[in-house]
Amino acid sequence: MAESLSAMDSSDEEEYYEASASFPDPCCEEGKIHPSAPQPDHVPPPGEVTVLYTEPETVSLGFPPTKNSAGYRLQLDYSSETHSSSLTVDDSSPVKVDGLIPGTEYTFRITRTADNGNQSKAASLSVFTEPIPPVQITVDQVCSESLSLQWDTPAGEVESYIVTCCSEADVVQETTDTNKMTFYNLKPGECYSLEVTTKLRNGRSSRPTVTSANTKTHLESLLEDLGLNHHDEEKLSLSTVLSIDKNTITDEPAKCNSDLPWYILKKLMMVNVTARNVKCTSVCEPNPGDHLDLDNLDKSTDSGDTLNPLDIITALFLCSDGFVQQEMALKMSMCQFSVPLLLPNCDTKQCTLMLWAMRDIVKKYRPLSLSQSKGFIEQRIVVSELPMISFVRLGECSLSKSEILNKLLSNSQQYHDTFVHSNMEGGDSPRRISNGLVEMTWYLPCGNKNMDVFSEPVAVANLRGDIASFETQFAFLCQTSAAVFVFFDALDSECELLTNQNHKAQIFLVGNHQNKGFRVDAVKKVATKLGLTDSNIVSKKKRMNDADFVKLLQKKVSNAIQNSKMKMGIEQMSAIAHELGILVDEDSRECQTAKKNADAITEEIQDILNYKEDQLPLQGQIWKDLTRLEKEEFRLRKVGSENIEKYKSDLQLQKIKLREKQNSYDMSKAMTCFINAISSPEKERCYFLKWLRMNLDNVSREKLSDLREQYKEKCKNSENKEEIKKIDQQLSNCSLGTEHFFREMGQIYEASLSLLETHPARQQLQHLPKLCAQLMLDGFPLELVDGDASNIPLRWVSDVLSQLNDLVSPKNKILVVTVLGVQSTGKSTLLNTMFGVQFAVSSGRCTRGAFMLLIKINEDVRKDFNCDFMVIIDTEGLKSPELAQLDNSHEHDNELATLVVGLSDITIINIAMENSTEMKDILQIVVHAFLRMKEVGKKPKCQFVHQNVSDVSAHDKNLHDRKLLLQQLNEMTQAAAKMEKKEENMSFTDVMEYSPDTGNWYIDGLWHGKPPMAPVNAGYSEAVYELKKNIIHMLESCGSSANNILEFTEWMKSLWNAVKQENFIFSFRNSIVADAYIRLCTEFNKWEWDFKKEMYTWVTQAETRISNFGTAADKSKISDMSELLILLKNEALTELSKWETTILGNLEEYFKQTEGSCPSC
Ligand SMILES: Nc1nc2c(ncn2[C@@H]2O[C@H](COP(=O)(O)OP(=O)(O)O)[C@@H](O)[C@H]2O)c(=O)[nH]1
Ligand SMILES: [Mg+2]
Repeated sequence: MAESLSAMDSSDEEEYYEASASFPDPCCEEGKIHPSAPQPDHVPPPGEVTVLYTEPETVSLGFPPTKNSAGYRLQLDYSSETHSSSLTVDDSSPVKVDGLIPGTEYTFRITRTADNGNQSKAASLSVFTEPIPPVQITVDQVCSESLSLQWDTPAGEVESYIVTCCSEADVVQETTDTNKMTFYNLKPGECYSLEVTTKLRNGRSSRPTVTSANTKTHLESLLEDLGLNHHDEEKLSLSTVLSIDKNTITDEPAKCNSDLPWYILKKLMMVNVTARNVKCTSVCEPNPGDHLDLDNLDKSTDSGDTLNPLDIITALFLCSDGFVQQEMALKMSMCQFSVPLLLPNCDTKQCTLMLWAMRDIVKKYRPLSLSQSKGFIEQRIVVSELPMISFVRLGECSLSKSEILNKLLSNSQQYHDTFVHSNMEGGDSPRRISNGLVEMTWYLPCGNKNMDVFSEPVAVANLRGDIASFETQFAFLCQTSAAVFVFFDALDSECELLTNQNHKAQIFLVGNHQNKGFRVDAVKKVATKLGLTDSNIVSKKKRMNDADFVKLLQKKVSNAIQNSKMKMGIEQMSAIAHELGILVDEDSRECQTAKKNADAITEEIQDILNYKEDQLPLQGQIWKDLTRLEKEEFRLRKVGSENIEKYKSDLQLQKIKLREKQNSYDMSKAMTCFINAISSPEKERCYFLKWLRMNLDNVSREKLSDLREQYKEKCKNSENKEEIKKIDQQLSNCSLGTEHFFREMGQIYEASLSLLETHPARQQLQHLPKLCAQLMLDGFPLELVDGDASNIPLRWVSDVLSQLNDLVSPKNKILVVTVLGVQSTGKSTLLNTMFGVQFAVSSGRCTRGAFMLLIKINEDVRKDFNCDFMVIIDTEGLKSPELAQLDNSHEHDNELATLVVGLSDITIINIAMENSTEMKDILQIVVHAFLRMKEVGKKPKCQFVHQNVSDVSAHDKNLHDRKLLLQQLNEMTQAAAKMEKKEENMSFTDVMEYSPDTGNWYIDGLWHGKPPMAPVNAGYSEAVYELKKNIIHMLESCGSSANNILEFTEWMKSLWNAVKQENFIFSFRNSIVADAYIRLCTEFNKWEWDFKKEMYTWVTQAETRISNFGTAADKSKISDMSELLILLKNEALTELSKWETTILGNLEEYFKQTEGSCPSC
């Protein structure tokens, strides 16, 4: 009993005793013993027995004292209905009887016994032992408006339980004879105290057992339904969202509500425009075999359990960290979904301006003013100063604001659901947490008058819920917008909410005449108060359909934009948010410190080229020279007649000199800042890198996007070779991204290794590889091949990888997927869509080389894969053949391709449909290199991706093309095999694992319609998903051959050394060219031999003539030596030019012969 009551406080205890004292004690009546007259040998009876206290199992009885009790004993016989016992004790008070049954009536019969056996008269009384309260109450279900509890059945004869549930405001008491209870209609987010008392048949009650529980707030209960409750505290991170788990490639529909957020996230990360169309199957599927039930037609499929997609999206934003939020906003804007501008938290009643979340969105558009010049504007949307038009609702409104907005923003050909509205799946379910949400989207023109709804860019905001409940949000919109459109059914003429606002925005009143509540006079009154003119009142007339109404609204919006000077970027809105007490997501300390650090670096940048020379000197010419030396060390192309050993040691010496030169630089200010900043704690470091990346993009974007446009223009016509080359150089000069800083870090580290081990500079840099390995685990890419220098900083990369290995061991197995293809064919876009990663797409920068990135494989599927991480390698800057000719970048491209194909388990070969031949050249060299290099023992799997093919029958139609492709691949493999004196009948599939049937993927174009207003094509996303599933299945099947990170590193080293050794094949465009070159050489050698022979003969003859000069043998009539010399010279010239003609003739003849068979010559 003591235990079960331990939860009670002392005041309860007191109450209990008082309560029990107030019970009429049934023993009292019977307990009164009437003393009889004294007699000899008389044993006095026990007298007036009192019950001192009762407990569930104990009763304590008190006896009045007798004069000589020494010789007496007390005998107590007691019994209940089921149990009887007796006890003999010394005659002293009090007497404690233990071992009783709780909540039971006992009858006691007490006699006093003398030593001689004489007995007194008996006294008797009955006592109830205390009932036991339930030992423990469990609150087994907590909802926002109900609580369910359960308790155990205590011993004793329980008749019922009395259960109370009370909060500060009210008390509810219920009686039940079962041991569970649910209280309904409670308030969300309140603390309730819960008491259960056991009541016995005789009316006695136990003490209460008390506990307390909080009902869930609306937010808590929604998060619980979604299975996101623990992410309220510990926010979702990118590495969780992107890791590969059992849901990654299942096509199972969502079964319960807790599947939904993951379902949406998965689709959103793959930029699938159907991401918001979610419903669990269990809710919406009717039972099979249900008979026709006409009576219930209108009642069935109620949406009670279906969740509103807006709630799920709001919940996801509330449960995610800044990086996931940013990624979601980015992908949502690619799908042309609205994104949250003000995110409400219905628990705290606070809302947050989502500035950081939108920071990464970059939009490109062409306003009317630039449509002539074909110019465009490319800008980070949060800094673009645009007029904002807001749409809000006052009171009830029978018009579906969001649906009208969608129509307003769609062009006539293509309707798109920008905002979730009630006619969408789940859109009609009541919103539980997303009222108060302000969403935002942009209308951006493409510069075509006939297609554009608005010819200038506009931002559009939409407040969910009634402005009467969300005054802060409304005030914010009034101060930031150019115009606010207020939708209503009935307007209160006193409407203070509107008239009290201190607004900068024009107000438009939008009413629905078709609704009964619409009162013209009230609207007039409010309009007068607000000083509005007729043009600010929009009403949906009695016979107006949606299309006309939308036209009308469009006109009003157009006018509002034209008449207003009010333009504001989201960045500027943060000041107004602060004034109104709205939080701003960028205000966190980590984010601000990181921003300061990043700004400190980028503020210094004036001219990018100068900046790089100044602040990142180690990767400039020195690193390129080092690369040249390293390759020459292997290839020995320029050794000439020199002694090889000496030549090599000269090269070594030069290398040492260059490293010394690198070491002679002090660490630059920028690099010091950079290394300090990435040494900060995890969150801050991630913010820093993101800020830096965005700042650098901003710096180089202006220049680059212009240059890139010129480049594209010039490339259409390959006449402009010199210009293209120049632009290309400029592109490379102007590009500056975080990878340049990491590259510099690598060089600083590598250079320091040539110092003495004890050198302080070297020791200070020891930790850099570990830092970088940590970043890789956070999901940042590592630059494997520096495309500018065309080299791998081997020591740096392998030290980073070995640190990485230490960090993750023993979970260090990896499988590698690579993408290869000509530049700007959407490779990075493909990988980003497939894995949700963030490789730079070309609108940001222009880099070259290969980047590797880790994706975690979750515990739940690790066994299937036998692998812990997936490594993705993105290659950049492979040129198309015509362009590669210009600067001889074949060599670089071929090396890069050979390396990455060699490294990968699966290679995705990306082919843009327009120019499908370009990749073949590179592939041929890869195959050739594979044949040449003994080191290449493994057979990479190979998948071809054909982009921009949307025909359903593509796979069948292209059967012919696929056959042709394979045939060509085989031909060039044979050519290569012949040159390498390998077996005759080699085919492509002997080198790479490829099946023409399953190894080809046709993917639709990326955009559905005309950018900038085009969403991502659902077909693109789905096709990429199919490819992803296939790739993951393939990886599963090669899991057993997964390497660990160390093996990968070793393999990379030896592969790269082999590539460096290879001095012949990489300089050719493809194998057929190489083959032709060799054949030509053979012919040419013959001609050269004839020529040499003939000239030799002539020289011998000439020598004879010279030595015979002036002798009898001299048959010539020449007497002057100088005359002879002139003669011989002339003869030699004639001879040479005769041979020149002959050989040129031969060459021409040769090419005429072979033209048909070798077009590339
Ligand atoms: N129209 C169209 N544009 C695409 C497609 N795929 C990618 N892009 C765009 O092409 C540009 C280059 O893409 P990116 O992925 O950087 O190409 P990469 O150089 O091969 O990595 C980006 O601006 C993409 O948005 C596509 O299928 N159709
Ligand atoms: Mg790319």
